[in-house]
Formats: sequence, C-alpha cells, structure tokens
Amino acid sequence: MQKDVNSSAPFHFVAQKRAIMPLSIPSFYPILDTSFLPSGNRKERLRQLVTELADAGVSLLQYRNKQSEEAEILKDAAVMYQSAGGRVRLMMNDRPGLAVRAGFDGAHVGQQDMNPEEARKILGPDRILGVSTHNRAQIEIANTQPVDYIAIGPVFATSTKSNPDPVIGLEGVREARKLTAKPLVAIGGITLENARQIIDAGADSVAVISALFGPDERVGEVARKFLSAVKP
Ligand code: 3NM
Repeated sequence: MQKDVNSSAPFHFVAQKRAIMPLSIPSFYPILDTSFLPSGNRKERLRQLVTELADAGVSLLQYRNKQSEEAEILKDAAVMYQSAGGRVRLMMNDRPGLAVRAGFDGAHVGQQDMNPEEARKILGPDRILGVSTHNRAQIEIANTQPVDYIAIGPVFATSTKSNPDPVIGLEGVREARKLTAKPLVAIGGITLENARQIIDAGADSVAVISALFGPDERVGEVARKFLSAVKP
C-alpha cells in the first residue's frame, strides 16, 4: 500500500485509503429521487440528468427510489452507471446489495434501513457507506459504526421525505459538527439561498433533492449555481 496519499487524488483513490485517511466528500451532493422523474421516456431523462450533472462538475450522486421493485431499480442503475462514465461516484439509497450488483460506489442507509455493520459486510471495505442521523444519540452511535460519512437532518422543513424527523436548524448543524469528526452531510430543505449558511455552520456537504430536481430550469444550470454557492 502506498503511504504518500496525494490530496488531489481522485475520489475513489481516497476512498480506498479510508483506513488511514477520511473520505474527502464533495461539498455538493445531489440526490436523484425518482419521484421527481417525469413519467415516460425514463431512460432518456435519467441519461440526460446524469450527463448534465457530470458536465456541471458533480462528483457524487445518490439514487433514491422508494417505490420500485428490484428489477426496475437495476435498470435505472445501469443507465446511470453508463451515463456517469466513471466521472461521478454513484450511491444507492437503502439497498447495499443492489449497490454492489449495479457496480455503484457505495450505499446510504437510514435509521429504518439495514444497520451499517450489516451494510458494510455487503459493500466490502472499499465502497462508500453513509448513514442518516437525526439527533445527538444517533450521531454518537454513528461515530462508532463503519460509515464514511454521517448525514444529519432535516435542517429545514422538507416535503420530499415522508414522516420527517423534527427540524434541527442551523444550530443543529453546529451541534452535530461538534459531535463528530466524520464528514458531515446536511440534508432537508436546502436551497440555493441557504446552502452557504449550512456549510458555514460546519457541514462538509449539502445534500439536495427538490431545490435541484424541482425547478423547470435545466438541472445542470442549477447544479452549477449550487457548486458555486458552496465552494470551499
Ligand atoms: N432525508 P429536499 S430529509 C431524503 O432528515 C431526506 O434525513 C432527510 O429533500 C433526513 O432536499 C430528506 O427536497 C429529504 O428537502 C430532502
């Protein structure tokens, strides 16, 4: 194993060195929730979204599908994998087994999903694993788990998630920052207007669904605005 890890090394290279160096997470982390995909021509729309995001400079993207069966998810994942062309790390929400089968770079699990120890066994040591947390106790547990980053939320009110936990606000992000040395991803109600404040409150990254995939504007243009708003 090489010891001199270059800080500008590609993301996957850094991830493989997790044992000696924490994951370097990009400050903008889009989540493509399939409920935002228009019906019809799904394949083409997915291809277009992933290509536009990659062209804009997005380097980490999560696929979130709370409705479909395995076969449908794997079909979507294949389109995303091909469109990403190695330019974007792909994360699968909730289903580590499908992440492996789809050739994705990692998985993200929630408090109601598979526990991180189990997920890590399925993913192996080199894939990325993230976990959602919503309060101090969950962050403290996540600190001891084999996860590469901790997500905290909802920061602000969101209508994308069903039964969201209580809003934590910017103060909650500041508190979370004090509680963990792991990369911290903030999520929930994040917009172009509030993204910078969330980074300034201590988050390493903002995860965004509706403010990116909701507007009529081209997703690549909105992604560029987010990337510029949260630039380190
Ligand atoms: N997880 P939007 S909030 C998927 O609190 C998800 O863990 C949350 O969507 C959490 O950017 C959320 O549209 C929804 O608010 C985020």
